[in-house]
Amino acid sequence: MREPKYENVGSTEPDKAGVGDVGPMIAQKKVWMMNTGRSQTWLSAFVVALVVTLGFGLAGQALAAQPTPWQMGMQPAASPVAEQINSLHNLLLWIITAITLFVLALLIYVMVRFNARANPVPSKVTHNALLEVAWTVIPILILVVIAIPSFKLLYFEAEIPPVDLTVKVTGHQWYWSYEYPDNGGFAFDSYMVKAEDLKEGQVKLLSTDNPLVVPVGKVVRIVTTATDVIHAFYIPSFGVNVNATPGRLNEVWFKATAPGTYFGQCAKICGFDHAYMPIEIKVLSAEEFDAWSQGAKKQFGANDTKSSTHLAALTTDTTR
Ligand SMILES: [Cu+2]
Repeated sequence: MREPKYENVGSTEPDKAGVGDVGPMIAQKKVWMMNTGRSQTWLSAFVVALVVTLGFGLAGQALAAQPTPWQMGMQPAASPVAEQINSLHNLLLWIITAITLFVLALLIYVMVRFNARANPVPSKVTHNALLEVAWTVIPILILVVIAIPSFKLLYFEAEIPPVDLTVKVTGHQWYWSYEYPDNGGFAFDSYMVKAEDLKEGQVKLLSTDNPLVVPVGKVVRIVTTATDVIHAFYIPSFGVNVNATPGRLNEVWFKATAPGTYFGQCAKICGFDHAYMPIEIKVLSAEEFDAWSQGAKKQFGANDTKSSTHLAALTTDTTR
């Protein structure tokens, strides 16, 4: 990143003529014009820095679906919900940047124009109807602009489309277990691979011995619960973050848009090894997923690692 050039800016001229100067008005006016010029140069330097930073942020989005060193932006979206989350985030970023720059400009203007030296006799005005209406109505309009996509996104997340596959996710201290109730009924545990056991291509602190596997382009319903304390199932690139609470079931959905490996982590401080219960999700094509399911049924079918929390069967009791 190139440093903005400030060499011509740090003139001591205003200071020399500044504090304690009781010269004629014209001289003072000149000083303030010079100070304003310096503010503008700083402002443009700030804008350049901001644009460069945002540029890095956008470049960061083109990387893998896992945290990367010096990542600035969000992880690339790999589900419709995550796409909408990212676009809402980007909209908010523009709005907050504009508001921040506007407030900064107002502050600089007030400091330069209305300080005691530039404005020795302050105005006694306390009301300005037009201004007061404007600074009430404009923020309301901004909030309405934010609220519309925000509510749309909330409903989009909350309403689960017709489901192709259900995975029950159970949080434990400190690992996850996954169960496929409508696709063979098998279940397995998923532990982090320790640093000393990492194989080629595995990611430290994120890879697991048994990743969660789902098909691409299918609506996957995630049902979460936990056996001990509250955990949270968090996969940034799918826009999924849902609590896994003992004795309760929470639902969330995603539809992976591209095959690949995606990583998440427990997002609820859940005890000693909270940081070591990562989530690894492999998204496969439909055929690869079917082949994997067949193997998994054999591998995990007779395995007694099913989670201890089971969905209660619905019964109709007519005697009550
Ligand atoms: Cu946890």
